[in-house]
Amino acid sequence: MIRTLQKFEIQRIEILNEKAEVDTKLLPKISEKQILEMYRWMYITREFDKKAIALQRTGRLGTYASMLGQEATIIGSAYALRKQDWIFPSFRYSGGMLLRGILMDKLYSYWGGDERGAKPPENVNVFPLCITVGEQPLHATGYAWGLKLQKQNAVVLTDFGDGATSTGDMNEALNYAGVFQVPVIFLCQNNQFAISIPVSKQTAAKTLAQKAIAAGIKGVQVDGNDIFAVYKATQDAIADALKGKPTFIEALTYRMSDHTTSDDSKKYRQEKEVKEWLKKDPLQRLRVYMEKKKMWNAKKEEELKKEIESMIDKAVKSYESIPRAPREDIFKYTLAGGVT
Ligand SMILES: Cc1ncc(C[n+]2csc(CCOP(=O)(O)OP(=O)(O)O)c2C)c(N)n1
Repeated sequence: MIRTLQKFEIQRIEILNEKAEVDTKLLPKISEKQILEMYRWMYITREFDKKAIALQRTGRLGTYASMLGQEATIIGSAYALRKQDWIFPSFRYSGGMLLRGILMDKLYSYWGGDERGAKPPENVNVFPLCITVGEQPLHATGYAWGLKLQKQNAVVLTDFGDGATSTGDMNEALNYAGVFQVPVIFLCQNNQFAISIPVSKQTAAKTLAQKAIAAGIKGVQVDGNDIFAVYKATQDAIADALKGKPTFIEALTYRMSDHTTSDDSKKYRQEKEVKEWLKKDPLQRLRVYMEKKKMWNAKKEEELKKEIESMIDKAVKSYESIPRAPREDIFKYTLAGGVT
């Protein structure tokens, strides 16, 4: 006798499509003010990014990982969190860190090679970003377990890339979260590449969301260039996490830039593919939606541009005025042996 013991399915959420049309049945309750804030934060993320690359190219910043094209995934998820919630970010989540209260000059300072830039201000629930691929989901899960034991009304969100889903650490975190039912949200930013390795070489599975199934937790895929879908999935995941049910969200997006400033993506992917994804741009999509709703126009866009440019200029000035950490710190604090 053969019996089916279990069947599973993975759902995909899409709310705001490429033509800026909305599925009103799925649209969560979001006020006009919130939509404008979401757009503003996506804009800040994009401009922060642009400046970081310009600084790196002129020798004023270290190696930097761009978020271009992934702003809806980053901001949609960070925006959904409540003040008491926590983030354990990857190296491709700078925009979410800023939204949650990390200071821009400090973040540039971190990317400029100064570890002190990773220290969050008081009462900002953001851990330092993790360069080690797939490691932060373990930290996040452990921390979430602690929150559960302390009966705190808070959840933890951790993001990571598609490549990280192949690591043991990430799978151990998923497994642990399932067994101990901890309030954690796994946000996989599936930007379709781990440096030059495409997802097709990472897994034979049709989705990454289904990685959740073996851990006994919910997995869902969302259009990662659709801020409303990411926001909704994160909100749903928060509600579930508070009941002790973790979620794995796969936000399917595309890395429009190189892996980092030390990569050249032209060597391993086609210009045609990049152009196709340009049509799915997350900022453009929300902007057209806001224009259709008469919430936005060219004048407001110009005002925002000026405001953010000035915000970034100030942050860069401040970053460059922070005295650099002494070089010996690398030997004092980074290598085995620790503080002398
Ligand atoms: C444990 C570990 N191995 C290798 C690296 C080098 N490395 C940095 S980013 C990266 C690829 C990560 O791909 P993915 O998880 O898809 O995230 P993405 O960079 O696309 O956001 C690798 C292999 C690292 N930082 N940590």
